[in-house]
Amino acid sequence: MRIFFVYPEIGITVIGSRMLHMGIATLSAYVKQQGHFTGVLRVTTNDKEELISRVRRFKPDVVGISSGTNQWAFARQFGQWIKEATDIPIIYGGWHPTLVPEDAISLPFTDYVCIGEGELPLAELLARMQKGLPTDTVQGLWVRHNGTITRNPGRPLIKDLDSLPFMDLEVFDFGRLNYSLNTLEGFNRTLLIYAGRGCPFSCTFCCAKAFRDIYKASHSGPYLRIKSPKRVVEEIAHHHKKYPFLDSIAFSDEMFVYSEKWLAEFVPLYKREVNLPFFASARVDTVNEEILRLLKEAGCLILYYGVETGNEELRNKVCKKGITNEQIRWAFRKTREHGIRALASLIVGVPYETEENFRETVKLAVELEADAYEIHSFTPFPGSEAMEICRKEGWVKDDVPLSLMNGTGIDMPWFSSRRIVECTGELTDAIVHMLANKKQRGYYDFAGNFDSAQKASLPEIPIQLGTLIAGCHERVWLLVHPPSSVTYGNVQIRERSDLVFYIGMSGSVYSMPGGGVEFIITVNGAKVFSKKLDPKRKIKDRGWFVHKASLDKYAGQSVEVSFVTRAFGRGGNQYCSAGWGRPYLTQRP
Ligand code: B12
Ligand code: SF4
Repeated sequence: MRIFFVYPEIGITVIGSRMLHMGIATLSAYVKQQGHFTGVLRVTTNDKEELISRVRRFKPDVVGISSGTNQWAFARQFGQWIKEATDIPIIYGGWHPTLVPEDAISLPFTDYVCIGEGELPLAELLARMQKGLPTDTVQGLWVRHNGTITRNPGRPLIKDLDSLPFMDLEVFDFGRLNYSLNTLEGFNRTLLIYAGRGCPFSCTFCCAKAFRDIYKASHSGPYLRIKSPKRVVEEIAHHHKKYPFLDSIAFSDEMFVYSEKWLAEFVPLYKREVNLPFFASARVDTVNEEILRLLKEAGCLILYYGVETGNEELRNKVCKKGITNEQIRWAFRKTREHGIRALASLIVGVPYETEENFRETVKLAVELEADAYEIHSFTPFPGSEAMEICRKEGWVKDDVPLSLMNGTGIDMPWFSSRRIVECTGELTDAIVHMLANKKQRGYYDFAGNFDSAQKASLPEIPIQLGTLIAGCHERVWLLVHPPSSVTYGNVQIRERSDLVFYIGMSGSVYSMPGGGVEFIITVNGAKVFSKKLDPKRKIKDRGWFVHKASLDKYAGQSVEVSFVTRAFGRGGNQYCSAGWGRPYLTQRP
């Protein structure tokens, strides 16, 4: 049988752009092992004709559409277009159909909805289709057949994840594409991978508990399952051998840093067989000195911690995160002492939060001086306990599932949706200013004076100043849409000075029309640096690149430094996001 996987990634600019879809990579490997054929289409524009022609070209027996809540409006539309044009059976799966299967099965063109892990139900469905057997009894699927809906019972979770085949990267044409995780600047070819599935905690803003509850009736045993260290290393080594250009790994599990025993076994194997720098997320209460030592030894560059909010009571009573401010401070201090960068993920506007509470988040965020930040306006996800609270309190706006990428979905009487979004901006500003003013390792930094920088750009596409979720030096960035320029005045240049900065373009431009971007730096109007990036056509131009420009000529002077971007090539490139990662001055000994 031939299955064509389709997944929307529309309007996602930073997080999630150009990433491997691990769910589909796993499903594809599994059903291929059973003798089926697979194809995949990552849809980045809402283009009906293109979608239908790509589906037709593959000649599938089934189309499998995967979607989270934020992309559900597109996923729904795709199903309708495909069914109207081709009448091919459609199966929905993934995060949103799992959490709210009614949304998918109620669509008249839906044939199947997969609830939860898809390997076993999908393989059984394809086998039954192939043999011409009835398909309405497959465990783990809801089925619409001749106008009747059958809601089959759930299927137990896969207990032994080692039994799964390695992810299928070929189906994504992984060799041609190239994935870059913004958190790992300087590393442009990152492999997204997971060592385990599930999380034993029950934070109310997260869907982990809802996923766990789905399996209550069908599954005995833990929801968190981790592959053996040997198996994880074998899989990465396998992909690395096939794609030697890989330069980093992103462990994308909910709970990668969980067991010290597991890590102690994993680290030597990983170092011996893979030895690539990596990124992982952790909880501040699942790390200890030994775990941090092991992670550093293995090559961990950055740990991503959920700090969520500055008020302890909200964090623990409402969000049920179960961590204190003291634990957070300890983990951030220790992580950095061990030479690993610490990222703080923050949320503005959690249920019952007041603006006074929000000030505590700003205070804690600034105090932590994290190496990077991720800042979210609170959005309740279907299935999460926070959604129940918000619904009960009458705070949910009707269009939540469709508006997830456009800010918050709730209005609290004392903290409106608009204010939450504004405060999210304020938090970003506070962090940007804190970081910009921070002097590190003897570097001196002219970007501290952002407020007085003269900004000039196309009036309708303003320059944005923000935090880049990236490593140590370039945490403040200027996001510009070419053509544009930003000028800093009164920059004091010492002797033996270099200007160090990053340049790069958002992954979302790779598939957009237009040419490349030229990055230029002038000092008092004279060019000291220029570089053209054309990531759409040149794979080597994808990613973030560090550069240095000597300013010896200007030693002892107070100068004007301008960062300029210009589009070049066919069609220009007005739509891309071109970024200057935090420019700073260094002094040679
Ligand atoms: C890794 C991860 C990411 C990664 C990569 C995801 C990827 N494309 O592979 C990154 C960092 C990019 C990411 C981004 C985001 N994420 Co995320 N992420 C996760 C995480 C931790 C693990 C997902 C994963 O890969 N699991 C392993 C794979 C093998 O499992 P899977 O994807 O679920 O696929 C299985 C089944 O779902 C099913 N299946 C999937 N598709 C299909 C299709 C068919 C046809 C069938 C039959 C079955 C099927 O079978 C698969 C194999 O068993 C989950 C937590 C979780 N519990 O799922 C959050 C999670 C999925 N993310 C979440 C969110 C909110 C986001 C963002 C919106 C965050 C943001 N604000 O930007 C973005 C959206 C990105 C997008 N593409 O739309 C939410 C989703 C909630 C929801 N209702 O949609 C989750 C659940 C976390 C949470 N807060 O609760 N995420
Ligand atoms: S936020 Fe993290 S720790 Fe909390 S339930 Fe979700 S995945 Fe688990």
